[in-house]
Amino acid sequence: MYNFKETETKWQKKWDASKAFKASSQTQLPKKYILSMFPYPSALGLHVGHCLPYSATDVLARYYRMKGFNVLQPMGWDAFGLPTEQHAIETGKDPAQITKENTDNFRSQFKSLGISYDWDREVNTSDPKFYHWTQWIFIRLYEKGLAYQANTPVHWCPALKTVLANDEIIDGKSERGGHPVEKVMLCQWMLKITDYSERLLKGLDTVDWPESIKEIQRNWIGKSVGTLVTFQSKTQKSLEVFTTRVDTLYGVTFIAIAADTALHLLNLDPKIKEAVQALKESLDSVASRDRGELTEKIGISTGISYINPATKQEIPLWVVNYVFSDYGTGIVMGVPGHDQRDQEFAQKYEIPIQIVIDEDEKIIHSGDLSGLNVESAQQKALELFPDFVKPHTTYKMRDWLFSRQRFWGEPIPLLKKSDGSVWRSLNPDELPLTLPQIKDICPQGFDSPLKGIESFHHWGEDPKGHSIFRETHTMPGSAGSSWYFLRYTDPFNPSMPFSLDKARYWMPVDIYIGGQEHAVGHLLYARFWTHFLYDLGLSPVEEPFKVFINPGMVLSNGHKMSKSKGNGLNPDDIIQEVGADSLRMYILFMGPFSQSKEWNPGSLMGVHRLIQKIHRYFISPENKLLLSESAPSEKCLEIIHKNLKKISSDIEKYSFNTCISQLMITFQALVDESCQSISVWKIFLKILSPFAPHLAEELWSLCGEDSLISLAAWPEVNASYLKEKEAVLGVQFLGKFRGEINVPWDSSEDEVIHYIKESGRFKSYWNEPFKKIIFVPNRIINFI
Ligand code: ANZ
Repeated sequence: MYNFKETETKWQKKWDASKAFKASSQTQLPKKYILSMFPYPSALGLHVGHCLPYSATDVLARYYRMKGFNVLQPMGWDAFGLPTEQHAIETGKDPAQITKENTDNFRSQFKSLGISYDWDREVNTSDPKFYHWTQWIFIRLYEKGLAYQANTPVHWCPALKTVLANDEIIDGKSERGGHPVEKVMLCQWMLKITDYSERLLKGLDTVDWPESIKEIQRNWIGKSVGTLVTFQSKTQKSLEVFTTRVDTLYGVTFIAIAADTALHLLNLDPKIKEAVQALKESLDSVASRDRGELTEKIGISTGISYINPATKQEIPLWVVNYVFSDYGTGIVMGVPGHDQRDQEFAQKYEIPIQIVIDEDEKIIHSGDLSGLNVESAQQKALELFPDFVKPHTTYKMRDWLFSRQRFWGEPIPLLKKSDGSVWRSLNPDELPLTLPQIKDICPQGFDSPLKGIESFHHWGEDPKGHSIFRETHTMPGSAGSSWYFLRYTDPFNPSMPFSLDKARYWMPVDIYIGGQEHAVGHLLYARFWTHFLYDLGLSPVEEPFKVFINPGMVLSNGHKMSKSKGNGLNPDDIIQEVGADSLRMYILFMGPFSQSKEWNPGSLMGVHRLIQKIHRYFISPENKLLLSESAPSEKCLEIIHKNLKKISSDIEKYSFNTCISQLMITFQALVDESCQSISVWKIFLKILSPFAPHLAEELWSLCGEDSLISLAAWPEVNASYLKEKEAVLGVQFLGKFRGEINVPWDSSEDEVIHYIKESGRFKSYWNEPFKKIIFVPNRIINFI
């Protein structure tokens, strides 16, 4: 029996002791930077679903290492965040201590999976040596005007006495306890990601990511190319609207303005102002940008009129609930003839509806625009009304709300006056600004508990004797994860976030693996910070992740596996039972990498039996090697080289499940040939090693090798064994032999039919559709 437990631990220790997977500092070697998103080190530890992406990056790392690349595969911890903070509050423990216990557990879980990380580069976002540089980058953002303060609403739960993050609110109630949540305005830090909208959009064309993820980002950025149209009034300031349909200008019969925008821009009659104020307050509780589609249209007539620059007619201005103050200009030209929302509104309030496009999509009733199609009418409007119409582009993306009223995050490194304005940012020698050691880290009202710590909050006095305070808000969880991949290239640099030289060698990340739920969070923020660091001359690349692939979900009885749902399996238990190699191979074998797949204990055992069988084929129960130096047969060489080629190419295509089925086929084919030749089996072990590295090391050493197979060279395909053989196939119609055809060996039924049709022979017998086709590969095809 193969003692996988002892063997796996033995090889893990050897890898560790010899630092086998340390990335080399030799920068003349070709490199591969292969990365999994770093985990949040929760108290629950890894669950089986996590093992999928980590096993996949490890196969890639091990493969490319054997192919001669200098591979960087690091691991670290995304360690700031709510669960640890809550755990600390509940248990009275120090969150740093909790983090240490959890990361120790994660590290040992990764080691027992046999993942080939370079542990000398481990980073931890909650370590002052790391967040020193997160704070340093924040100060650079602040200096460039990309971090600013604004009054923004926060979700405040009076019952829990705390500010809640979006994901802590479900259907307007707190996730914990189901208490009502209110909106409260708070002065907070924002990052101006909107300055990068266009570049973040363009950059997507340069990376090799799943189209679906790119599309999610494109929609999130939401570029809209249109025009600004000016409407004048006899009594009020003129207004600008944003439209993508200036071709419908002759159909504009009213102007619609958001309540916020109206209060801001217009001089309203007191009674109307009161009604508008009430409308605004009723809308504050509805957050979604799409609410216009959902709610009943409501309007307040202002009594103010504007002039349609095309028709010169006077049209009314309405304050409405379906225009958003934070998109375009917050004002819309109402075209009830051609816009659904405007139409509903006009019908309700009896506003005239004017049709300006006919059924053939041609403009009508529109002066000089008449007769044109939509696109040319948009061009023509620019020429006809140069004083009123000008091109304009807008984006849906909003700036990034960057402050949290929490303890367990990076302190924002700024000093403020008593009025809340910034006095100065911290000097380099004042960094890192570390979190104080405190007992009570409970959130305090609208503010982080840091505000209650006098020694932290009160910094000192300015030269005139005015009190100066530290900012007490902290950064969000996504701060550290926005640049950690750069720190891995130079993880202990004491004087910079990372050196340009090292980053120039390693960046971009060649293959990044992680969940698609990060499409508009982490993946967008990380791109933003990398673009910014590029502009500062610090990052050598604008786009951090060249290839991105995401694992499908691992399901248990049709549901996503997760420990919090109680249906997660603990990898430690599985490793105890069948070993890490079986777990790694099975999890990759379950199905195509990016698709959801169901956990099946029976198939896990199937993979485990294969591992046992391979071991038995090499080694007798008396521990004797069963292979010999005998010369391999042509057939065995053909089997191993064909499969070497196929599996290499499947790894490069991230098709891990087919690699494993091919490994199974290869093993069986060699066994069927009674292959005893050690040279052939050594090739087999090398192909096996990225998937089942412990077994491969063990058998490799039993074959007499002193060095690690993990560091051996990937075998070269010998093309002379790949020559396609031909089969001479008998062709029958209705059971009668009608001739023969030469086709490539192992052609499928469809391929054979294709060759027969292509050859133009057997035409006189051809009588589709056939009732039945009997096909014996390489032998015969019979059409009935
Ligand atoms: C007149 C018109 C006629 C429009 C028509 C559409 C169809 P996207 O593509 O999403 O950018 N709009 C502009 N600002 C708005 C705001 N703050 N709140 C709600 N709606 C707003 O959509 C642009 C269109 O959305 C604009 O073009 C405007 O309505 C509306 F047959 O103008 B349109």
